[in-house]
Amino acid sequence: MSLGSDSAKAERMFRLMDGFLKNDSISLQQDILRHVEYTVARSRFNFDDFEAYQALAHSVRDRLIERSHDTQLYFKRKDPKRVYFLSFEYLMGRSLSNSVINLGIRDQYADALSQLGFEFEVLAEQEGDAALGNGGLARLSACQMDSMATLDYPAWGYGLRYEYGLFRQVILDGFQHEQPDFWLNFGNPWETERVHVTYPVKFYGVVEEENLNGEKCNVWIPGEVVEAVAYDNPIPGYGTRNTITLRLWAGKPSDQHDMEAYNTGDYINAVVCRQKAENISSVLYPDDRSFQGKELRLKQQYFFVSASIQDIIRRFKEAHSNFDEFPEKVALQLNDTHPSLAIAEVMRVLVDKEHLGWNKAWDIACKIFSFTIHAVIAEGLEKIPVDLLGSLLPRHLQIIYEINFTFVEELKKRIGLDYNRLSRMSIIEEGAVKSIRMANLAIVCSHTVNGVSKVHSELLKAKLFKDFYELWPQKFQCKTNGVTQRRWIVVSNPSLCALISKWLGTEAWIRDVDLLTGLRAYAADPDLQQEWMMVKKVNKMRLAEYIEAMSGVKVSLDAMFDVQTKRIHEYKRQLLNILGIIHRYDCIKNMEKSQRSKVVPRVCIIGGKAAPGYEIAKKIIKLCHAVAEKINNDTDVGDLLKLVFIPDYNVSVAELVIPGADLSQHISTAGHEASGTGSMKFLMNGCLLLATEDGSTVEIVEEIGADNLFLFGAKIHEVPKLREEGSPKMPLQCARVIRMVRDGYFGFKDYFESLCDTVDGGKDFYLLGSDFESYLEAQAAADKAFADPNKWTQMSILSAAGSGRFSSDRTIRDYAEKTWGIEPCRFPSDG
Ligand code: B1N
Repeated sequence: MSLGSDSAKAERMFRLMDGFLKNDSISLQQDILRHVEYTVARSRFNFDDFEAYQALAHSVRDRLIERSHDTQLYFKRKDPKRVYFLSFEYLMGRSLSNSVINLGIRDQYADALSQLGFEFEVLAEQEGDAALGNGGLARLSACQMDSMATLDYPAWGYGLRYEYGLFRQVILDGFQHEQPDFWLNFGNPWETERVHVTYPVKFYGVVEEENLNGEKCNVWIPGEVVEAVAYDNPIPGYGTRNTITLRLWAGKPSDQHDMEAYNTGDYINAVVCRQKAENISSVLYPDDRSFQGKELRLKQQYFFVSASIQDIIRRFKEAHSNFDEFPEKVALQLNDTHPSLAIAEVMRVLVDKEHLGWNKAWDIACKIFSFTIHAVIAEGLEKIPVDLLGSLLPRHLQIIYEINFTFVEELKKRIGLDYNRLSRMSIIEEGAVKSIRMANLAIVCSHTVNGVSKVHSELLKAKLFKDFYELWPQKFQCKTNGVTQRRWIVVSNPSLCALISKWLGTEAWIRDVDLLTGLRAYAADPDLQQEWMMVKKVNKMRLAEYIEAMSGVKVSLDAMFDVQTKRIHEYKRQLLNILGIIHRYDCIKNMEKSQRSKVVPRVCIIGGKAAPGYEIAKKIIKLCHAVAEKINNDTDVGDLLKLVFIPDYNVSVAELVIPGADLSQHISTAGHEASGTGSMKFLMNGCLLLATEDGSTVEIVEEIGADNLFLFGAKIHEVPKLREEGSPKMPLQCARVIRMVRDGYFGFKDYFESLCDTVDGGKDFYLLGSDFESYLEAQAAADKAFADPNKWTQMSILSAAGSGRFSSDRTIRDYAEKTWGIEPCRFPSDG
């Protein structure tokens, strides 16, 4: 059915559709039972918690689908400019609690379930995580989707539907092992497979020149065709009926290709080929930094890009016949370089299929793309070997060469024959392996390029992309990352949420997070402080129970919970943390017994995954376990110090850990963390930060003041000089703890040797030695502050009160206004 132009009829339809499904307790119970009986196919008299969760999820999904239909129809009718967010990774985590909270029916569901004899919280625990991403970048995409929906922007997310998400981390004897995350095993109630939304995606083959009405034109004859099928995931906004879509593509065999194989009589091979098609989207690469120029990764990138572009152009053509209007209706956001083949693909479609002519096509492309960079150092930038691209996507290689040719010719006119600079800026890197610099391609075509924090954006202009900045200063912007307070306070810390709303006298901060600054006025109020401490205590209790269940270690709630949870990387310096813990242990051991009562007890919590091929990171995990084994079994030290490693850190574990943390560490070597978003989640939950002046921390300091966190370490501009100086900077205390590891105090002497070498082997690239003393001072300051609960609580309240700037709502509004040029398009209803 189409809406046609009869707007009265359309209005009436919108009204009729409003509230198809009722949200009173009885209706919800009926819906859940109906799904038990007909969707899960269990008897409504006999079903377990998991089946109850499935039925519950399906009933929520029905409500999401209703809203998503309304939203899409409304967008179609209004035809606003839309943004398409292209990201290779999304860390959505669980969806149940988030959905019912955003739909505003959490309490109704809790009531309905209790009438049926179930507890909402217990069923919510049945859900597994959707972990289609590695770390910060992927969780950022998820937070931004929540904000785009909540702020009513006409937005779509596009990505890949990996069958295996990020590996599960299993720790055996202190070593990390990777296990596949076959997350779709029990079905995924949130997604809808769109069997009719499929597109062919071509690979390999040759390009031939053909004559079309007297004009030369390029025709790509592929060697392989795979079909992309859409899976839609609804993303509900909070306090609005708007529900947008995250469309993920999966590979399926193309009939076109099969026919050829069947015709040659090779039936068995044809069937095996069908399986091969599904492989494209089967597994997420578990590495968030190094790129290896692997063919499958490139195939995944193109597959995702090609399907998305076909879908976007189809939607545009439904309402428009003239591509001149394309930039008025479409904005494409490249989340890092991973989707940047989209540029060549848009050019291919506009030139080869729509026959617009090169110049016109290029003009359009340059108006629609914008590009976010998440990398900090040149080694982090993707380069694709020319040979690989040429064999997989022969036409795209031609197009990229042509883009580069035109760009370099223009550049020569602007800067003359400065060959060094020309070769630095070229999209093609000449060298042992000739390759395509994907970031250069993205910068050349995008109208806007942004970093993800102030310092990162400045670094891009001053270092990594200096040449481009000098050429096009107006392209460069800063969009400091943010996280969604819906997920990171409302869903994960309900007691804090209630407390904040009570003291602010409103829930409006959930949509307008700047209101949190209102808490500043009460930061010294003993009543608020008392209640604030109680909330923290309850969250620490939850976390302590989890720790005991995971590791068998009993921890004291009076201790300071000191957390560092994030991907394991040398630059993030989990090793500095562990060396600091060894130092603390050593101090306690060597202390007079009478002095020990002055020690502030600590529970040190570390968690995170190492990329499977990252040896040093894996050794850091093992060292953490070896040190924990020693400390936790030392009855002499008892509750004064504990160390626990939380295995398989993911979004749902983070939801438990973050609210229970007193202190959290963000201690990357200055200049290495583009932004960091974990710190923002801890901040919102009233956790104090111990941090270096890197990435977003610099802006956090601006917001909450240097008095309310513990800063230490070299500053960005000092790093190069310190690196030159090398080991002479190694303080005695640091040398001593390294010696303990080297001497086998924690066992595995030989195994830890290469890890110790990274610090005292003469290079100390990440400056653990030179930052060590200042790190210990910051830790001592944290101890001192913790010993004064009122002071600590005041700092904690001020941290949360100053976290508003780090909401993804602010980030997204900024993108919408300054980069995408889009406006809210809100479905007319009360939410
Ligand atoms: O992106 C986050 C930042 O907060 C972090 O500082 C930054 O390290 C992170 C290749 C990446 N940069 N690059 C990646 C992820 C996956 C992959 O395959 C690179 N992730 C970041 C959000 O801006």
